[in-house]
Amino acid sequence: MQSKEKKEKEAHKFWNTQPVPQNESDVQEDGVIEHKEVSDIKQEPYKLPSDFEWYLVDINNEKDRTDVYTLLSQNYVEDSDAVFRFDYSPEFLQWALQPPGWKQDWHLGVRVASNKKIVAFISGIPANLSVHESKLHLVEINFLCVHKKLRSKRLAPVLIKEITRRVNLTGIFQAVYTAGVNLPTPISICRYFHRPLNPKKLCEVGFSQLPHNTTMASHIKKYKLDVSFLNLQPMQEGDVSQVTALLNEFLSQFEFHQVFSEEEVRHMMLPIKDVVFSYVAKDENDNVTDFTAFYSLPSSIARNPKHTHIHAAYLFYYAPKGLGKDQTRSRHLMNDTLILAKQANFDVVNCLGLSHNQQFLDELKFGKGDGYLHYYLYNYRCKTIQPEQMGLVML
Ligand code: MYA
Repeated sequence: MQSKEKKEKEAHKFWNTQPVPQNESDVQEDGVIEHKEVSDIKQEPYKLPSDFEWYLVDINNEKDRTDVYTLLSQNYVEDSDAVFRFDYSPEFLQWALQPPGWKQDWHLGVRVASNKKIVAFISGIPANLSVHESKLHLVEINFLCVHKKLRSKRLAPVLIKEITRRVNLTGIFQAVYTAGVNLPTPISICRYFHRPLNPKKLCEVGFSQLPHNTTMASHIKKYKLDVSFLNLQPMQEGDVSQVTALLNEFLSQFEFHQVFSEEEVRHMMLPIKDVVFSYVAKDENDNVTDFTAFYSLPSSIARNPKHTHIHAAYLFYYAPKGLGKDQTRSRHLMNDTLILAKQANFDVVNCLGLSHNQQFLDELKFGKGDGYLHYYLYNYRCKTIQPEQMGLVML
């Protein structure tokens, strides 16, 4: 074995043991890695270190919701300087964790046995994906978090094994997940892009920098949005069926995409105050022609005298009239999405460089971010997906 490969193998003591491709050359064609039956799966939970216990979070219970919120708001994903940290709201978590088919068994916490404090969490929700030509019913894993004081004690592998066991017991053997970190082995790597709406504040908090030889006044002017093109209106219950059809048709152009039922669109796309924002354009016959949505994901800011949060809107799903073949229409839809996000008081719109997003990123003045999001599948080999073929957006 090459010494670099050997080092990498040793470097992933846990991921080495899991049904994931260990490197890109491991993926010649798509398919299941390990075939298992429910009867192969052990009935007893994995053991936690003594002093800790498993706890199924009741996300509809206010105390549990606040406890998970507190864990994540203090310990979840941060930038490398530990200045900005994701601050998903309690209402967001309640929405995100309960799409059709959700299970409390997959809202898995770890508590300190003595004082019942939640110190770690991982979650799964069901989803349907289309991957190249195959359909996969799987879980999306998200919100893995271990309290800062318990890091590097190999608790994360126990959480991952236990959620895997619980999911496997329901007959599901694949999962999709995303992470900032590079693990064995990404199926796709997508860059983050940021579109300032409140450029002055973004400079004040150190999220962006005023370019050399530029005044703040001209910087602000650069990002002004004035003309809107489509008469976008908040999506309503009566739009669910048409949005489902339009969105699924748009997504079916990509090699890797989520497939939505009407119930899922109803849950995931209808507006919820301060959580998810979605809009439709309609023609003269009241038919939906375009759809766009973003969700609210603020980041807290450490040590800033003036601001506590960046209010970020994350571009979620959209589907333009003409399914993106008319690039001008896509740009108009996204221009209007930016205007709506600005009206809703967001400081920035973030998105990934996936699906058709390249059609509007430059023209609408999105800047390249430093971060990349890695997409992974568990127990399924999948040939590399180029970002412009990626049609899955996670929360
Ligand atoms: S991504 C968001 C992850 N959360 C954060 O980044 C929040 C801040 N960080 C933390 O809370 C901790 O640092 C975490 C690790 C919890 C991330 N995904 O316990 P350890 C591996 C997968 O000593 P800690 C999201 O939520 C690492 O390579 N593995 O480490 C999706 C090492 O393994 P190996 C990760 O720092 C999650 C091992 O953990 C990640 O105390 C998808 C070290 O463990 C990561 N983001 O805790 C999970 N980070 O030695 C997989 C580190 O082999 C789901 N590690 O390199 C798989 C599918 C399961 C279901 C299957 C059903 C069929």
